[in-house]
Amino acid sequence: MTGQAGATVVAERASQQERRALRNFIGGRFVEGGKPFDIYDPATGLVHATAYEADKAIVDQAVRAARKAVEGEWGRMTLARRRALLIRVAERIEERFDEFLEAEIADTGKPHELAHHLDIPRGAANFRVFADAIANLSTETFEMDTPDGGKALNYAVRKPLGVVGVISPWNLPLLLMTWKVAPAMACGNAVIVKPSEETPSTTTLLGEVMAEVGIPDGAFNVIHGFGPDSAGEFLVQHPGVRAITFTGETRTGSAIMKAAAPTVKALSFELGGKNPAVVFADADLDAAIAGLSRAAFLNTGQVCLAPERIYVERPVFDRFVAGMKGKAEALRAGLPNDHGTTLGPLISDEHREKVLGYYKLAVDEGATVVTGGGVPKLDGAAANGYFVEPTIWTGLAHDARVCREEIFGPACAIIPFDSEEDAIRMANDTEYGLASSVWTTNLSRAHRVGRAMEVGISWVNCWFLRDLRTPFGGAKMSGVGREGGEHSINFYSEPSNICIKL
Ligand code: NAD
Ligand code: 6OD
Repeated sequence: MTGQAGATVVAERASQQERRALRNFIGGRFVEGGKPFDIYDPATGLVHATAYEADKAIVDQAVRAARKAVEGEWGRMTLARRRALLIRVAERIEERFDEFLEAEIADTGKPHELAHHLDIPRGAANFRVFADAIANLSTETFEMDTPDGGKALNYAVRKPLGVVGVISPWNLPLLLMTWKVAPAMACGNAVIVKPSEETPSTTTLLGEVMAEVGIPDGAFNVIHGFGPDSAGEFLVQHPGVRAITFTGETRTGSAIMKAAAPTVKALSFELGGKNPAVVFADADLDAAIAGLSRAAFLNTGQVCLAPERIYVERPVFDRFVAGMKGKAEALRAGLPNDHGTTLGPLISDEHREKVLGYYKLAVDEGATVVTGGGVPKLDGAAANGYFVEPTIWTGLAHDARVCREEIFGPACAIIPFDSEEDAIRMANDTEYGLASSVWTTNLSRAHRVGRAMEVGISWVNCWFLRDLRTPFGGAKMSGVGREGGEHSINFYSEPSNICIKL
């Protein structure tokens, strides 16, 4: 098992020339086959790897391998052993930290500092958190009276669902993929991951890690490819897959829901957002500017939780806008490993076109461009990267298209308000409901407005502060279900009630 896969890994690495070859990982080993496609480094626009698109037969091979794992060694494993293996996965990610870092940076172009402090550590932390979560949950027990005057004991046991499909996006590739893989595996499921076609490297590397630490063959599989009429859709349609856990665009979630209906799969969706932030005049303004400039521009705005609409109470509006402008203009676009780079590229040329389309639309809709609005001029290798300027608008109507549609870039509209009621009304006037961030020093208002936000996660005086045991997900069109701590365990397992007549 482990030794054989290890040998395959070595052979795979030895055959690498300049481009990394990202094979499908099935049944504990990298397999041949699939149509090659290019993986680009967004910071330079150069191809850095080749992945192999899984066709229907390869997806079916993965499902069969996963099923075998559930019915075999992985399914029979004690909880203690399973937990120990997941902790070993976390340790091995940490031991191979620099390789994960390099792979994540190559796929995304994000600044070294960001991947070093956020993406890779969270990839490891997810395994530790869910190894703990699974150990600390009880199940329910009821003793009942029976019609004949006796007793019966009911108790629930938690069972894995079987084969779980994980479909992940490109913005925080390792973080978001392991956020789902770790609890699914902690519950004893076998997983098949379809990473984003833009960012398959760290998921592939995780296949190596799984084999190295001795995760049984087939418990973790990776298939590469695209969505429609490709690996993603084939996975969703496969009758052998019991659940799909998905992070990505709302529109994609809707397509997956439809494709999953004939085989009645369990679904967990973390989808798009158009997140509001609300800054009251009583807020610590420096903290709000520091917090919300980070929130709007981190990962070049490619964070589902990023505030793209910021409502600011009129008396502090001008000071807030000036502060945000200063922060945006202090960001330095550049290559991930260049000293001083604080702003990476967007993920692709196509995504850049979409974001620049919104930059133009904002002007057409009457925006005042406070800063940005274009493409930065960069020299050397970064000249062909997919960079855009961090951008701030004022003067937009709250119902302008740029204030309603998710941009997923480093851009925000700042809009004044005059009363708490107005701020709440505008913040909630959206079809999305992922996250919000409220800034105030008034304790009652913090509770009142925090609660009034129609979102899955409502931050007060902070943003993206995460306790991984808490429920995470979106209201309205931002998601279906909640993950995190026992919420994840509840999704990735199903209770089975045993009733014993005493
Ligand atoms: P996307 O929906 O385009 O793609 C996500 C994944 O779905 C990819 O792996 C893709 O190949 C796959 N896919 C696409 N069409 C499919 C289909 N028909 N069947 C099966 N699989 C399919 O999203 P993206 O562009 O990769 O990511 C950005 C989006 O993700 C944004 O909308 C962002 O808000 C959202 N997001 C949400 C969260 C959250 O926690 N709510 C987190 C991160 C990103
Ligand atoms: O922190 C997490 O667990 C999480 N799911 C973050 C989502 C970020 C969206 O881009």
